[in-house]
Amino acid sequence: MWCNLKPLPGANRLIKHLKTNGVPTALASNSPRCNIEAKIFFQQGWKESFSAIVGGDEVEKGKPSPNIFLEAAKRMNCAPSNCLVIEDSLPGVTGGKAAEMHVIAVPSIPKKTAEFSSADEVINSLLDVRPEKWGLPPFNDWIEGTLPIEPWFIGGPVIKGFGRGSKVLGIPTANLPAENFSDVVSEHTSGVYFGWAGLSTRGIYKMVMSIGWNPYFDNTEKTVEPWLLHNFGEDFYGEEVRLAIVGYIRPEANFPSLESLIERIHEDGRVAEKALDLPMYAKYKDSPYLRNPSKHGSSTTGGTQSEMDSK
Ligand code: ADP
Ligand code: RBF
Ligand code: MG
Repeated sequence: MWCNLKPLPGANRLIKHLKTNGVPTALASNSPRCNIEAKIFFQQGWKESFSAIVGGDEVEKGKPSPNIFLEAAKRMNCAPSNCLVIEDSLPGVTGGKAAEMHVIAVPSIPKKTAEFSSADEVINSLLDVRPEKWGLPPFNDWIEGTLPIEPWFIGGPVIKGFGRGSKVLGIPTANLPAENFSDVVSEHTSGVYFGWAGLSTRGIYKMVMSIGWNPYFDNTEKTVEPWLLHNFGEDFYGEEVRLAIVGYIRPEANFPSLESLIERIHEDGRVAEKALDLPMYAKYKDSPYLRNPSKHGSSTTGGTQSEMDSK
């Protein structure tokens, strides 16, 4: 099974970035050393990227005790106060702080961020790590406020949402049935993304979208909501919409007022509108997936770039 595990979004990018910039990196996990080794064996380039690997069986007490982090620092020849821990679990955050290190929490269970308040920063995804905040070299892969991602493709009939988009925000969003492709959606973190939208009977449009729980409204269900950057002047509920999601803009956020949320979404729209003209994003406008409605019904299960993007 371990050979089928997919790295979290942003994991490969972060590991590569630290290695390229000569930042020593350790892997410290409560799992036995041999299990760690077996798991990372299948991830290309990971083993060589860590200067140290510490398993739970190599220290007296595992997390939440600080031992495992102190041992990792020792093996890296690094003072604990110079170490930055990136953790997805509460015992890990506790252990990192007990080791007097800086700690970023990336909770693996969304919406549980409040429990992680002892961390120095809580982020939603590894895509949101800002190394420069911690005195590390910044990522240089952001382009005009956007981060290119491995594109993914989802589609389905436009469904009714909360009726809020147009009425409350003046920003209509063509909600998609997230349960039809929950596996593809849960593989990606919530956030604001952009790309191209194909409407079977109308054409292909630029779009910017939110995926998640809309913190301002604190929804209990994850929604998938593209805002097509085009004035249609009418609804198209029930029509099939197909998306090529090609880049990331930011995590979903809460806002002090409705006006500031609206202003930010418009800014997202401007960023997407401009970025989609860059050849690296523009080329996906021609993805066959956007143009070929399924012959087997109105909903699709999404797919990978290699499946969907070959002409
Ligand atoms: P709901 O909560 O039902 O999604 P919205 O106000 O968000 O209500 O959206 C209403 C509908 O507006 C969408 O489902 C779609 O049919 C239509 N619509 C019109 N113009 C657009 C656009 N530019 N982008 C997305 N949807 C649009
Ligand atoms: N809702 C939030 O609560 N926080 C956000 O950061 C946020 N960003 C959005 C970005 C875009 C591009 C779009 C189209 C919507 C965003 N929304 C956000 C979602 C908005 O709350 C939702 O579309 C409406 O509630 C209508 O369902
Ligand atoms: Mg909507």
